[in-house]
This record gives sequence, C-alpha cells and structure tokens, in this order.
Amino acid sequence: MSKYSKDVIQILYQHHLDYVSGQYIAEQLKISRTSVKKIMDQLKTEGCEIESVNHKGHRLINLPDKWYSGLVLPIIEAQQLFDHVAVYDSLLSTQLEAKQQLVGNKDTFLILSDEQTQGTGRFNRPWNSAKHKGLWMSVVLRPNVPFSMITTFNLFIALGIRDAIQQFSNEKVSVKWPNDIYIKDKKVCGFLTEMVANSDGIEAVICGIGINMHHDHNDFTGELADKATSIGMHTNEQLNRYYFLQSLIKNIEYRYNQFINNSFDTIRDEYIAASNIWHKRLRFTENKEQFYGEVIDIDNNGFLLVTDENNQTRKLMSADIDF
Ligand code: BT5
Repeated sequence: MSKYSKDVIQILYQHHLDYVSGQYIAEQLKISRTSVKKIMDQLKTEGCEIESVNHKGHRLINLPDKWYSGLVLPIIEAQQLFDHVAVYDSLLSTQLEAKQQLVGNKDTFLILSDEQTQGTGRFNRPWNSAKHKGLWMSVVLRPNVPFSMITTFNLFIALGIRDAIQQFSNEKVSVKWPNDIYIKDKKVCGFLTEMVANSDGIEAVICGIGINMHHDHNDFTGELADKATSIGMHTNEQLNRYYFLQSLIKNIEYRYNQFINNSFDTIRDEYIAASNIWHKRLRFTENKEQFYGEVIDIDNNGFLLVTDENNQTRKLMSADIDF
C-alpha cells in the first residue's frame, strides 16, 4: 500500500456519501493528480469499491471485507483509546500476540486478525475463528485503577459490545453474564478479560473479543450448530466490518471511560435490563460443580447472586450458565 493510501482512504471515508475531486485530494496531500489516480487504482485492486466519475471525482461505495491496516488506522485514530494498532492475515490467537507485545512498554493497542488458527475461550476451550467470517481481536488497556475495581471491567465492556451489535441487528441483543453476548437464544460473541499485575498495581488488561459476523447456518457445525449465530444472520443491511469496527471501538471507549470514572452501581440497572438470565431456572457450572438455581441479583463488584435448589444463596465470580 502506498504511503498516501491511508490518507486517501481517510478523505474518501470522511466524505463517503459525496464525490471528492482528484484536485482536492491532490491539494490536501500535496501530491500530483497522477499520483492520486495511481493510488485510486491500487485501492480498487485491493477490493475498495470506489466510483470514479469524470468532472465529479471519486466516491467510496464500500470497503473490502479484509483488514487493511491503512483502512483500520483512520477508524482507530478517530478514537483516543489506542497508541497503535496491528493487523494480521492470520495468527494463532490475537490474545497470545497481545500478551507478547505488551511486555516492556506501556502502550495501549489493538490486535486484529482475519483468522485465528488457535483461538481460545476460557479454560483453553477452542474458539472457532474462521477466515474473513468474524471480528477476532484483542485490546490492551492500562487502567490506572485499584486492583479491586477490575472485577467490573467485563460488565462495562459487555454493554459496549452489546450496544455495537444491537446497532446492526434486527433482533434483541443481550448480555449473558459473565462474558457472552447473545442474539435471541444463540451466542454471537464471546469475550474474556485477562490481567497482568505487579506489586504496584495493574500493568495491563487484555480483553479478547470474538464476534461472528458473516457466518450463515452452514458455517456452524458440530456443537456450534445449535449454539452459535452471527450478526449477518440477523441484519437487513449489508454488513461491513469497518463500519462495525468503528461502532465497536466507539462503544468500547465510551464504556471504558465510564468504568474508569464510575462504580458498577451507575450502570447496574442498565446491565440488569440488558441481561438474559433473569426469572429462569438455570444450570450453573462452577469449578466443575454443577447445580440448578435462579439469579436474584448482581452485587456492586459484579458478582452474581444465585439461589440454589436448597434455597442457599451463592455468590459467583465466574461460572458457565446453561439455559
Ligand atoms: C468465550 O469463552 O466465549 C471467550 C471467547 C474469546 C474469543 C476471543 S477471539 C479474540 C481473542 N483471541 C482468542 O484466542 N480468544 C479471544 P468461553 O466462555 O469459554 O466459550 C467457549 C465456548 O464457546 C466453546 O467451548 C464453544 O462451545 C463456543 N464457541 C466456540 N467458538 C464459537 C463461536 N465462533 N461462536 C459461538 N460460540 C463459539
């Protein structure tokens, strides 16, 4: 990608409903019109749908369904959350890569990959991360907050992810405590938060997020056939991952700032309203122990309060919940 592709795509992206003349782009970037034309041709061969009309200029119709760092950067730079972003065609796991890249620096950053060959969930469970089908990413943040606050991080971020998916879904999107997002009764997203801490406090929070976007029914086989869904299966719009990423990062940034400045109490009602675990008999698995019960509350540390079948109240920090 040429040195100026990132700037050209940024200009087109900002005016994406209007034509932008080659002359204007050339003046903005202090390059020749011939160079603008060359960059336009290159972007087109890379999958950007750009309409070029004589005497009118260029108009961005659609972005390719592939991560290009030059196209991700303008989206990310519009937000304040990250110092940098790294984009890959394929990785074992964005979470693994993030953990390697956070050592020896204080940067905040985003890792994105078109595919993960060893994506993992909690307890090393496999996470299906097929190429071009979803958003597989890890976010590294450096919150300067007391250790005790970190239990609520997941709850704030859950609302950010939920809100972003809801913008594109024509069905209700809900949060399944502690780290799943559902569309109707199927899982569309799983996320997990890990932490690096030392005696001075939190060094980094690494949040891995997997969101199914372009899968259809046939893409989910085996145990996922009845369990998983994608945003694409619940939208009327043409789903583009750049527009989705933009919304997701905006929503995560909003919730992250809320997390830094507020206690869970301030979003507790909203979280409860967004959750799909109320007024149901549920099966809980905690540290290999299984029991049935009903959720009665979430406390200010984000712990789930459950009444089990012996009428005992249990406080859960994390668990698997089956409907
Ligand atoms: C999670 O774990 O739900 C957290 C998943 C986090 C994945 C992201 S992707 C980017 C980053 N890099 C990584 O390597 N990981 C993170 P858990 O609650 O343990 O759920 C795992 C279970 O979800 C599996 O055992 C399957 O039953 C199911 N599952 C696997 N792939 C799925 C998918 N694509 N969609 C829906 N469900 C899936």
